[in-house]
Amino acid sequence: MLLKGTASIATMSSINLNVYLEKVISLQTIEILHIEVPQKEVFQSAIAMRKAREAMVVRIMDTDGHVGYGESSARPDPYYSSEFVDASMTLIEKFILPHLEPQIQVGEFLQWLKKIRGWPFTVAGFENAIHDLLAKRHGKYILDYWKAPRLEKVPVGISIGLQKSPDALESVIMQSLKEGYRRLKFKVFPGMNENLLPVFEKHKNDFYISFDANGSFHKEHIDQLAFYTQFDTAFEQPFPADRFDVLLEAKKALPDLKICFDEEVKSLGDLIKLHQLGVVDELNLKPGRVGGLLNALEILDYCQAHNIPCWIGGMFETGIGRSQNIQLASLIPDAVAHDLSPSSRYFIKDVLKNPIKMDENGFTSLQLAQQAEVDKATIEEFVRYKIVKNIVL
Ligand code: OSB
Ligand code: MG
Repeated sequence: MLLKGTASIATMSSINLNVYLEKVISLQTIEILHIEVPQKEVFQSAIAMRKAREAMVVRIMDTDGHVGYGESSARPDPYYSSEFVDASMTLIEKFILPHLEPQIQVGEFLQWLKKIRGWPFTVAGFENAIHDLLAKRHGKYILDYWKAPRLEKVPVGISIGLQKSPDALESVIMQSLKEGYRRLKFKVFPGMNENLLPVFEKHKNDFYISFDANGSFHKEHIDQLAFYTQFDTAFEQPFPADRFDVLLEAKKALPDLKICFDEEVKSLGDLIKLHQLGVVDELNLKPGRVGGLLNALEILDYCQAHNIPCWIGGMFETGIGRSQNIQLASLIPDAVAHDLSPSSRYFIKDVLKNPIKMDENGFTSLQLAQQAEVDKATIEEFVRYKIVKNIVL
């Protein structure tokens, strides 16, 4: 079935989804869960402080009892993007649930979802549940249609929050190296404790080091970015996502500054524009940020065709989102690492029966991610409220 308006999906060179999109699902029950998963410790970035992971989880059951889960990685507040968990719940309740028929044709339904303007994390959460349900029913996940060979072990990097002192920074570095992470990405912002910078410098050649400012640098901070060019790795999202002028000014002042995009790329069109303007050094691809897995596949296809280094980012997902992101990361043969640290890093307890682990060399197993199974009792413990819709024939 050719998706109108998204013909590129049907013509992607690396995957053929024609058979997949023809499938039909007989819906029984849809549940939208607002969960809150307690964290081991607080995480501080330029965005906000986080003590627990709140998330929306979509659970879809078909008439044969197969269950699919999808997680939306929107935050509980509108500080990363305009979406937030309670609003995601409302969007689904008001605009997706009423549209559901007892039988949905996958391609048609996913095409219809694209009618919704914005709300990429919310829509992605719903889309993920559909893909998961189809995987449970047919034993074949959407990504299993990928034509090229896939990685069996996916390299993992850690995203490290702002540290209060050089000692605290040293100790988190030592701990992360001991655990085997293949990349250490540090959250930074302009004017942060200057005593931390020599610590980064000291470890310059010890491991793959990168930085993420979540858009906190502005015009007046460009000179502070000079420090980071010595590391020779791409700097993630230095400037507010829409300040292309500041980006160009910085590129001119600091020709060695390499940029990894995060929030600047919300769609394939955003990426093509930046690529054609010649400013893309690397892409952090978060399927939720670009509105779901199908869009993420299109973007990955484009990156691979144009030799744009790309890796999979995270939003501190629980095991549900993480296992799906690991599977996506397995399609990328040459990334140094992905932001897919195991949930044991953040959470006291995860929602999976077999929480995903990382080995001592910093790899996580595709097979374990493919076998991920949600522990129903555990997820129930974390539910704050839910919206349930039974589809009656
Ligand atoms: O900028 O990549 C980011 C988490 C929430 C919002 C934005 C970002 C992040 C991360 C988390 O860096 C990485 C992870 O999930 O391990
Ligand atoms: Mg980022």
